[in-house]
Amino acid sequence: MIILENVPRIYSRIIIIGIFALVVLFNIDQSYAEEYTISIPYGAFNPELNTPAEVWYDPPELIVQVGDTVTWTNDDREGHTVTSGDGAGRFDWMGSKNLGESDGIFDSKRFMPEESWSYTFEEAGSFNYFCVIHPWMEGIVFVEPSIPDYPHDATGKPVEFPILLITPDNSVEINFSWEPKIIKTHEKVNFIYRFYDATTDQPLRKLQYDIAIIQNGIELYRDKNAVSQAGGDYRQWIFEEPGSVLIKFRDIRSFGKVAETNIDLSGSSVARLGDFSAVVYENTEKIKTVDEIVQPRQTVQFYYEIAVAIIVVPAIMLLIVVIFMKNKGPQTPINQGGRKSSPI
Ligand SMILES: [Cu+2]
Repeated sequence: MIILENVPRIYSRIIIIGIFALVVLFNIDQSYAEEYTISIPYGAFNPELNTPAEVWYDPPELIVQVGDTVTWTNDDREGHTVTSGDGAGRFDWMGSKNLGESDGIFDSKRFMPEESWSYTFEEAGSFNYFCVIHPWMEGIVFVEPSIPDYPHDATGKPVEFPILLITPDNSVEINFSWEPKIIKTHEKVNFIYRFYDATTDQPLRKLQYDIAIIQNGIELYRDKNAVSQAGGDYRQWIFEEPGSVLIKFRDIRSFGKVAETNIDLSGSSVARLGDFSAVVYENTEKIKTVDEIVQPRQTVQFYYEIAVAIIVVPAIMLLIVVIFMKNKGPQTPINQGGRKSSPI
């Protein structure tokens, strides 16, 4: 009985330790740069675009974070390049002399079948690339700024919620936080704040103040003469663009006649202010590709199927009919021999 009782306990301990190890590993893994592979599939070389390759670079569009490394493997039968810049496009290279234009950010030079080439993206942005040998081959890598998993201000410095700030005149303490902790575009964020007496730490029940939300130098929102209830308030906002955000409090002043506090808020409110900063990140799930990369196979297969339907199938049928007629044609009268004309 003791053994039977002990066995599950040991197992449960192992499971708990295992889960703990997995959680730790997973968290460590998240903070490290990731590696991605893009294949140059067999058929990418074919200038007729009549190819078994579904795309020239597979996948043709990839989202990574700053610091991630992408490796291109040449699974084709000819040499290729991975060269940053704009390719000639699906059809532009035919007829015209447009062979694409390199922008000099990265260039693999030619690498042969079974070889590969890697590049680490150190800056955020979208990077078009193409093959200088086969300029119809195009791909794009979207590089996002790496997103910390802790709340931080616009300089990237970690912050602890609530962020405490005392106004320059040492009268009011503002406690500030936001939810969710990482702000992303197209996602609602709550900016939550409370006001305290900086000397006694007592909540200031009712205050009047101005609040503004500024992003990338543009004022998105302003509420003049806002009034806090029960010591605090909140503002909800959905950002459309990524970038640094500044939340400004100005002219914090007493509201009404009754002051429920020891501090004197009747004087000039110019120095009763506070600024908080945060960062809005691009929402990966909402990224839409503006330039859809043309995928060869759909187009090629479309024409191929039409060709099969219109030309090949009737041609084969005609051939069968001709052969059948040639073989059967002369024998028919002999075989029938007039016998079939009279019913039994
Ligand atoms: Cu190529």
